[in-house]
Amino acid sequence: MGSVNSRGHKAEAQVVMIGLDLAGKTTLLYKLKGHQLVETLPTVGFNVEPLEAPGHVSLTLWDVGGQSQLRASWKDYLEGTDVLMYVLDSTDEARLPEAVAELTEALDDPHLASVPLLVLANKQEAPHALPLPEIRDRLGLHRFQGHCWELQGCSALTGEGLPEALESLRRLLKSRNHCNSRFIVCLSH
Ligand SMILES: Nc1nc2c(ncn2[C@@H]2O[C@H](COP(=O)(O)OP(=O)(O)OP(=O)(O)O)[C@@H](O)[C@H]2O)c(=O)[nH]1
Ligand SMILES: [Mg+2]
Repeated sequence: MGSVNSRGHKAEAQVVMIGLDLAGKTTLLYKLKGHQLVETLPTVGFNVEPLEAPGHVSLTLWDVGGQSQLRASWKDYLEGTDVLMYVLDSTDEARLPEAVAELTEALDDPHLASVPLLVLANKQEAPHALPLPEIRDRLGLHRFQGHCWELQGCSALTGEGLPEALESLRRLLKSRNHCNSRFIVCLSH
């Protein structure tokens, strides 16, 4: 932190956002930046933006494309990661097992050893979104031992849960050496 890393960026913290295609990562990135909602195209490669989190934490947020043929490249973004943000589509029950498998594989990367994890269950405003307790159980987050983690519900469409997500990021960055994992339901559903 605080030094120029292999990607040539100077920032207080590097946050890498991955997840299956259509999870809503790019929509989240631009909503967090306060941009007007724009229609997104599938990301080929990555987007990157500086971001201020509460407590004067300067972040560099990387949004990496999640289509299946691009997932092998996720590992190229992981070196120097301070927090991994994993985005789930709460409405995509059919692909939840695939999302869990991809997350499990990503966490095996040595660059992510003991890196904190923020799981964002996106699209929670949708009427058929899976509730957070069910997502928690199906993720089996207890399996991700060795990582501080938090699970937050949010909607990149409405912005609900995003201030809490930034607060989670701040907390995870702060508590890297004294893990205090938690499950947070931030939307009544
Ligand atoms: N209902 C709902 N739709 C959302 C939300 N966030 C994103 N979407 C929609 O989901 C679709 C995919 O969003 P993207 O942000 O492009 O998804 P992505 O994760 O960046 O996808 P890749 O770039 O292919 O990895 C778009 O149609 C978005 O409008 C949300 O919170 N709620
Ligand atoms: Mg995208």
